[in-house]
Amino acid sequence: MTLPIVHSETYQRHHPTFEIGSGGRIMPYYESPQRAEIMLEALRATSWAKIVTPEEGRHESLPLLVHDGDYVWFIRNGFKEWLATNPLLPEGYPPTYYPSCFPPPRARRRLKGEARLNAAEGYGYYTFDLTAPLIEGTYEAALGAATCAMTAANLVLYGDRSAYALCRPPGHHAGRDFSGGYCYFNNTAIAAKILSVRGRVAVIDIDYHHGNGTQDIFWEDDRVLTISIHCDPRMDYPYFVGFADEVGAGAGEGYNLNIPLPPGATGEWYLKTLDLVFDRIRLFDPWALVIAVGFDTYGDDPISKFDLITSDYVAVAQRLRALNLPTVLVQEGGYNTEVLGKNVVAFLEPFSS
Ligand code: SP5
Ligand code: ZN
Repeated sequence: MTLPIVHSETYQRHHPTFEIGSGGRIMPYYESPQRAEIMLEALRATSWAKIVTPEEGRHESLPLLVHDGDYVWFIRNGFKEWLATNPLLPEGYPPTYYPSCFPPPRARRRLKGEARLNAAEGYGYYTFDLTAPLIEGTYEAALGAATCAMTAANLVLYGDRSAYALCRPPGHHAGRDFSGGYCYFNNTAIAAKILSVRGRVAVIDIDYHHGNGTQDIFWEDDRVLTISIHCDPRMDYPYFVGFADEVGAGAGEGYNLNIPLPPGATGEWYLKTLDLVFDRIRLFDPWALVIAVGFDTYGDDPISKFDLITSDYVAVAQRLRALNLPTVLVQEGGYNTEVLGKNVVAFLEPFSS
């Protein structure tokens, strides 16, 4: 009756002070270090959580499993290069690299490899919104999160039934060569890629937001089936991607499944939706499962519009567990710090047996 919980303290190195909210308001950064602290504390208090440190070493080639080299270079070095250009820094908060110029549509394809030459503005090439700034510790934290996902995947490859990676920063909005939505390296995709050495792998993304980065990474892949249940992009972030007609391309055509739900979706809706998902998964017949877990589907989440309650997470987890597949669980979003503790415990307990 245990579940390995992989966790690295490097997450504390990443702590942007603000984000730019709708209407230009300066808001506290929702994706805060407290999120991970609170979840860890709640898990420590259970009898079944076995806290595990990630595998030792600096696994600097790990992000290259799913990201382009020039992108990883930028996340690793972009902040330092930008700082060396002596940008005008406002008083009162640590240096924070926000992009201020983005390639216009259709310009991007010509610029591959050149973006990194322009450290002062290059980040606009590699990010699709303003919520993934680079600060001094971002790379270390993102690499630490990726290492947690790798460790959880390795545990399952070597025989554990399930393992959970308490990743922070999250990853599912990060694509092959872009960051966004609080995400830098795609931890979920890294876990899936590692598991795919043994055979077909299914990813189920139950974060409130579309897993657009994971979709991007496996778009032409028929070995990793990507499924995302999320708020209809016409109604919420990431707005321009996550529609049901996005099914993959080339060999991957038919291996991406998007299920948008309307704002206000309840646990009952959610469970019905899961039945659909299970039909697709059984047909695919994977050897392992990766679950991208978000608690921003909770009714009282500050940035979301679904209506799940804590007991719904138990029911969702029980059904996922009943698929009876080796499973890696990877933490994504969830921003109501009052309830993150009880929700993560409720969701993970079914995987502890
Ligand atoms: C991993 C993850 O869950 N990323 C989510 C990124 C969402 N970013 C957009 C946030 C928009 C916040 N809007 C605030 C509305 C407050 N009523
Ligand atoms: Zn989310």
